Amino acid sequence: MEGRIVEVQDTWREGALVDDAKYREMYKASVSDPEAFWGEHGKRIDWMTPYTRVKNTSFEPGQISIKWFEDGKTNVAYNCVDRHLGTRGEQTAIIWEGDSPDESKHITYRELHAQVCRWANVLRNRGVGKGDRVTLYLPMVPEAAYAMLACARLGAIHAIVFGGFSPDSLAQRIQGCGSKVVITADEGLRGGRKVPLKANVDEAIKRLGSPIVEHVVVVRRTGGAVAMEPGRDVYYDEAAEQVTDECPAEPVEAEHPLFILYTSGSTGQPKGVVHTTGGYLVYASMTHQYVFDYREGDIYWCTADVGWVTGHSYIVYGPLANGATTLMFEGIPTYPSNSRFWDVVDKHKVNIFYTAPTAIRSLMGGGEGPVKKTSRASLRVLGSVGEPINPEAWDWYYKVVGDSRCAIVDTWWQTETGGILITPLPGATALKPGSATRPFFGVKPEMVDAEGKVLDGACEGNLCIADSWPGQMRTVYGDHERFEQTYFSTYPGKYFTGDGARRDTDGYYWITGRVDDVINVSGHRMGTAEVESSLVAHPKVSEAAVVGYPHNVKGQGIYAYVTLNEGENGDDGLRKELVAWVRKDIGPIASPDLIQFAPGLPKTRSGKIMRRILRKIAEDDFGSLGDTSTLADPAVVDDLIDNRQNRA
Ligand code: 6R9
Repeated sequence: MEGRIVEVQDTWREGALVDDAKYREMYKASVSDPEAFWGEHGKRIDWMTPYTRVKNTSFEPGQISIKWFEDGKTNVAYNCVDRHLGTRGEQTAIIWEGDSPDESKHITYRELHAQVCRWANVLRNRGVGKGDRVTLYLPMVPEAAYAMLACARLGAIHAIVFGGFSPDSLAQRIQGCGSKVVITADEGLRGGRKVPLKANVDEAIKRLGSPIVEHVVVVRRTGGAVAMEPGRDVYYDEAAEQVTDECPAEPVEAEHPLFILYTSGSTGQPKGVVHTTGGYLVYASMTHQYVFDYREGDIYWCTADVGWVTGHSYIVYGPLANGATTLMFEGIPTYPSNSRFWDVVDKHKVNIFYTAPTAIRSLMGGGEGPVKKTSRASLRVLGSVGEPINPEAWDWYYKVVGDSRCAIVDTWWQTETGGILITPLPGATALKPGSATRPFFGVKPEMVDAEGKVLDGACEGNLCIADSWPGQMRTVYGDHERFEQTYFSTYPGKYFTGDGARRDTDGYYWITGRVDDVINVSGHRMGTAEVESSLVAHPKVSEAAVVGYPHNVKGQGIYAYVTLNEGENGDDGLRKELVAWVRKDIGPIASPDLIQFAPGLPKTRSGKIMRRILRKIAEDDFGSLGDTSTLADPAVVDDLIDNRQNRA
């Protein structure tokens, strides 16, 4: 199955930006002379002060420093909005499709400009200026894009927190970056259900140790009644009446931070990933154009939430920088029916569609009927992101959704990388189902073994990137040391992705998944340490170890081994209680799927939990546990096997 090749169809190559020969030529140029390559492509955005220096980067231990176009000045909102007004002011910038199929609207670039300026003025009136952090906790409404671009316009730094995170997680992130202003909505609306966003913000603010938040700006989405604290909280529509719709875009240095986005790692609390202005926008817009073979007039739809990096780079910044029409969807794939995605494709004549394998797998469960009763004739390119796409899901996407007519781009990247790093290009790359295929321009993947030895040719190992690319994260907010430690210390001199991969004889990459203690649940990253620390905070729990296991729809599920305090009784009631506890503590995406009560965990004599063994048992693959001779008490393993929760 893995050797299968799906050749580039003539229709994909016709009118495409690059064919295979052009890809090879451009790739070679990009890695042999990055200065010249990016010096040229950096001009795809408008600069208020042109750069003269292109690349100034170091992956050397102790001197990690990443700067691109450093003496240039620009503004991201200017590039995503103002520069299009002369040529496409009346073109739709954003199509918004509401949770209910009866609700949608089109926002032109001219309207977007007015909205962004008004938002910027509302924020400026609340003391927001260059370098200030603003937390966004919003549903998928156009106001999310307006507020992001308004921050960028002022040189302020947005930090979006996904609306599914709990008040505690939100508080942690507000505190982490010291936001004086929080932007939220009265309530969100997903699949007909309301999400109490403003109430969560109130809870979060109560939990902050010191008074950090001075202003809360509230978008009216449902009109539901919410508590408003006088002097602190204001409805956006009321504040907007007080300001004009003109506001100049502040030119900022190329390396001025654009946003902070918290993401889970293998240890500790989530890290604030920092992306900056110039390199990020060049990279996001260039990948958006080439990877999706974006063409003038295309309707482009990425189904991600703006709370994740995919929403940042491929709903807002990349497409808008390219003057595209980007569709923003508030709802879910299964509401009001399993046909929703395809109904929306037909309603808005979508040409490029970008989603996650977990969505594809969940829709596969509903069979071909809900897909086949729609036309989908407008589709040309289908994208996948977030986790490895298994060949069965790939085939279904290709044959059932795309009628064997559309190119598939399986795009591998990370919050840290800012944009897509390994991917096919529709007109250029012969596809292999399950492989993210080849590196994008300027990206130098390197495979290393556990000792850090660089591997040649076809091989399996840990995926590193040997040199910087413009979209790379610059630091962990407030903790450059952690940046270096996390990404550059495992294999000195290289950026370590945390992913394992295989490279085949054609030089194609097959991402096999995380090699660290990060679980990928429905394309969302969860650190095992975060779930463990939540579980052990429960009064009945003495110890917990969390691992991932294969899950049919989610890709990976969360499997928790829990040791209870003396005298506590592990039953289904307590299981439910612990799931609810973690949901409330972190958010629904962290809910354990399976909980096994374990009288003891397998530990080495030095007290280290042997996760390898726990993973095997969770996978229901305990025939090959490997070396267990270093266990302090080998008997615990038998009990774990006897009481395993995931049985075939
Ligand atoms: C963009 C995004 C990053 C992790 C990454 C990897 C996994 C993403 C993938 C993929 C295989 C793909 N991942 N895309 N694995 N094939 N096409 O998802 O960012 O949330 O930071 O997750 O997701 O394991 O390391 P993020």
